[in-house]
Amino acid sequence: MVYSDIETAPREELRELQDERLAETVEYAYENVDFYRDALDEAGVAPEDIESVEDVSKLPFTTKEDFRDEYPDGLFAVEHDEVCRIHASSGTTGKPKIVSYTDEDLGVWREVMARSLYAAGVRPEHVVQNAYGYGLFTGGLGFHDGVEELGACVIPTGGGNTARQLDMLQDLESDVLSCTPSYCLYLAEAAEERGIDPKELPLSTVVIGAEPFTDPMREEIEEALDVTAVDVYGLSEIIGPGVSIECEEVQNGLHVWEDHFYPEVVDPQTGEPLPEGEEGELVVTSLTKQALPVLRYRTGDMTSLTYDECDCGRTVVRMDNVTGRTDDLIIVRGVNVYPSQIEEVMVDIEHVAPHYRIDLYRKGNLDTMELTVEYTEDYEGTHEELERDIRNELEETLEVKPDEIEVVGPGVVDRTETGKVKRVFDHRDEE
Ligand code: DLL
Repeated sequence: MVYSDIETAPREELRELQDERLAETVEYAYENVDFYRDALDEAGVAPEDIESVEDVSKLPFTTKEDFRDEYPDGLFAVEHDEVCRIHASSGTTGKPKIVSYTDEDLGVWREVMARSLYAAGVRPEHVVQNAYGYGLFTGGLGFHDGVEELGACVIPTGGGNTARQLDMLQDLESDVLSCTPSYCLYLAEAAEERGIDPKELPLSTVVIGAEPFTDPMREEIEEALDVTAVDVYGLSEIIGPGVSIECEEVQNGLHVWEDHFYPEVVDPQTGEPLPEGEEGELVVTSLTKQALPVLRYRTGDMTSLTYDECDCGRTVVRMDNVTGRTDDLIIVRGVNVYPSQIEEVMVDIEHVAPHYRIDLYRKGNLDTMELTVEYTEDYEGTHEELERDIRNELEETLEVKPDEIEVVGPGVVDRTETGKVKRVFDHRDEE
């Protein structure tokens, strides 16, 4: 069962629609955004050269730096009076990326979010408690509009205020919770602290996204709350949440709403397109956006694509879960490490809670890595024993070992009640 027929359309039909929409988008961007006109002229590409998606790699990339350079509205393709919503996404440094929507763009967003929620198993009779932050962040309002479009009931709790969140979950019998995976775990923990068995909460599904998480982390969530945890992906520059989502029945890759977003995977170093199945950086081109058309946006997110039809019947391309970004690679003493590699090992160790932080320092000329890890409530052994277990497990999988491992009690590692969790703290450039 799908929300919209296009989700199961024959691939040739999808392809024809994409060819047409890509050509229109390129021409539209060229005509209406100086930045794109200059970039295409410089690359020696005319809009007429783009006749089908086969031609997409002729187009230059757009990067997050371009958004910063064009702050606030240099990438807008419409006059201000046609813009009816603004959101923004803040990075770790510099100006936020400002994104805009016309009335029709908001319609597309509602549609892709309604499709996404439907694929996650949400139905009009359900109550969805939306604990993504409301405001400039696209999570809150993106989910909110999608739930309404689908005809279900939304409770706009937003992020934080955990005690009220738990009351609402119980008293209003919410079926579905939408929030970041880190907040989801935090909530389960907070429930237990208040003497509520998280498994007894009325939830059947959580729709988690906005930050990477590993499979063991998902299992932890599913088990703690006795729910199905569905991964939803998106980014402000493209629209917000609702670019892709897993289906609850198969949960094997995220269905990309290809009639609106054209995905490619490229080698993060060379920018060369990679074949189906190979992991690289996700690049997305919008196919229907009016206020902010985006050509070949380098998302920085690592994934791979598969075009096989899913067992759920959807024919749209699937992307793998994003467990890392090209820029969260940590280089310690010259060795590449992704935080997700560390997380995957640790979460499988008994009595280790999925809360950790990595601190990087430079001592003399040498990089050092310190890992702080929490044990679970039921752990009765010593710190040393657990430290040794963690060290042994990490030694088997990682080329570079943490110089120090500190094991701490439950609740010691900082949690985030709103927004996205930060796990890596690089102090190497500090004096
Ligand atoms: O995080 C939109 C969103 C809201 C998605 C709610 C899902 C749920 P931004 O703040 O612009 O937008 O951040 C986008 O977050 O490039 C990824 O690095 C990361 N991200 C988003 N979803 C996932 C996910 C929203 N499911 C950036 N898995 C993206 C891993 C994700 N990373």
